[in-house]
Amino acid sequence: MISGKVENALNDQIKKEAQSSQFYLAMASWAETQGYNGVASFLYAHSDEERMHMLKLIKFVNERGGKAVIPALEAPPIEFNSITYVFEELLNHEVKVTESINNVVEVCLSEKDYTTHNFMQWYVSEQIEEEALARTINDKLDMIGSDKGGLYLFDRDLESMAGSENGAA
Ligand code: OFO
Repeated sequence: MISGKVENALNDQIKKEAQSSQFYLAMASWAETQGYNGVASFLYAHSDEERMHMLKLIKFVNERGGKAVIPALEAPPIEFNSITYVFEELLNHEVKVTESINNVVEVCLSEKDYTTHNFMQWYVSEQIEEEALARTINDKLDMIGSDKGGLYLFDRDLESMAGSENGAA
């Protein structure tokens, strides 16, 4: 059975994962309209991953005797300035998600809830991968700058990452 504090922290995290999924979906859709099909596939897959993160939390809360709250979401942006901007935003967003996961871990420790603490370790490792991936992508984009040929190859690269990844996002 989870305490009220742990339940609230997990419900807050459910909202963050749902919001992330929505945000990446908006990025994917925008990239598709700009002709970046590889970037779009990568971001659609990433959005699905975030939905999976959310579902995993919902099921855990309910299994542990709590009540998962399905949240209302803010509308994400429709327009993004550039591909570089998209991935900068994605990294900033993931850094915030990591902080929020660390906060859930802290609540688990203060409530002496070692079961939820153990469950949350999956998210802790996932964030290490996600931040590393986002940083690698940002580094690539820094190198490419505004070179059109570079962006074309980058888009193809992300297409293959979207296909092979399913878990890295
Ligand atoms: Fe990308 O974050 Fe979920 O956990």
